[in-house]
Amino acid sequence: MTQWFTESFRAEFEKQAEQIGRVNLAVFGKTGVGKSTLVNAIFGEPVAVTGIGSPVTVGSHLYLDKRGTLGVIDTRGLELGRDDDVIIKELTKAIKESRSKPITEQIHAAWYCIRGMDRRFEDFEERFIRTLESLGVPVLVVLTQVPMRDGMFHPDAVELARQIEAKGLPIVGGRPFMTYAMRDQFTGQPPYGLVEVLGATFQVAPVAVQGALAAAQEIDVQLKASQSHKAIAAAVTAAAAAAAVPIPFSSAAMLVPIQLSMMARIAQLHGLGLDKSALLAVASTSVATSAGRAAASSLLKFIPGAGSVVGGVINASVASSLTLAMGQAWLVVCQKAFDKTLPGVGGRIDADAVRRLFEDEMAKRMPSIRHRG
Ligand SMILES: Nc1nc2c(ncn2[C@@H]2O[C@H](COP(=O)(O)OP(=O)(O)OP(=O)(O)O)[C@@H](O)[C@H]2O)c(=O)[nH]1
Ligand SMILES: [Mg+2]
Repeated sequence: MTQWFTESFRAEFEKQAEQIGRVNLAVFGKTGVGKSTLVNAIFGEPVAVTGIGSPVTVGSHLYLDKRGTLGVIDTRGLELGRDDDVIIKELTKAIKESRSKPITEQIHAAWYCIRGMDRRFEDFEERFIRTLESLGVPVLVVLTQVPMRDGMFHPDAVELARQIEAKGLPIVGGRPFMTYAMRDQFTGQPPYGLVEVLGATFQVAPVAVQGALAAAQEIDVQLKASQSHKAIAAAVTAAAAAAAVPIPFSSAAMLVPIQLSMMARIAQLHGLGLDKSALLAVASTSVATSAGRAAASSLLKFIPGAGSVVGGVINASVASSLTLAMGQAWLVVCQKAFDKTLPGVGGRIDADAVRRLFEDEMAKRMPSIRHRG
């Protein structure tokens, strides 16, 4: 039973991974301004250290660093202000070539980073930004390492931001984003401004890769939640439609892939890998303890109290309310897995506690479902 479940889950998980795709961000700025620090603060440390996502070359100086749902394009070994012609040439070529490729191979936004205390914005930077925009890439200007005190940005950075804004550049939001990406151990300066950069990037990203962006980032759980709610809503609609098909028994079986793909999607939005997600899904739905039941029947069978409605035709309203409750309960499990507050000891998952958590969350949303106890 567990094996059947895990295999079905794996299949849906892979389909969803394909579907969620990858968001690609180009990150520009002089060396040392804090590009990597910014990217890591928003998306977490690169998996590249594990040897998995080593960068691939896009142009002879353009690199694409793939990290699952995120691609970061940068200009290694080139310097803005010195090698602009080369960068623009390679970038233009790469962008033009990518237009005939699937959306997940395109560049969806660019972050142009300037150290907030640099005090000047140069002509070549303006030219570079305008070129990017003319190639169809939305550009965010990010001022990095901007000191802040008593709720006020450093005046020099404010002045720089004002200068840039006055140029009327075609940039997202019309003016620079003020940020500090990583706490300074000496001054105690905490990070800020990252959620704003992420939110603006999300707004300009094509809808097709917004899920990937929500999944890749690690600083905004609300963004993950709102994307999860979309997945739940879609599954609820699909479940109601499936249940409306008047073929006895089939409706329950038709719900399985719908619910599994919903669960896979939500898990991916929370950055959970296949193994972890499958483990949690097994624990949550208690399939492991329900051996002997017909594999082709519904997941609903494994949900406390729902067994009574399964075995025949499930009406559309039962199918949708169960799918909704299930999605919401699973979202809670994934959120806890994401912020590492799932019950368990020493990183090991306590399967019974996960099952109780899932059942409690289900029960909250479907008071008619009785507890197995
Ligand atoms: N405390 C603190 N340090 C930062 C911040 N941003 C950058 N730094 C430091 O500045 C240095 C350069 O940052 P990087 O992120 O490596 O800069 P980069 O733009 O990626 O540089 P290159 O890859 O060489 O182009 C590092 O020592 C960082 O720790 C920040 O927001 N806070
Ligand atoms: Mg770097």
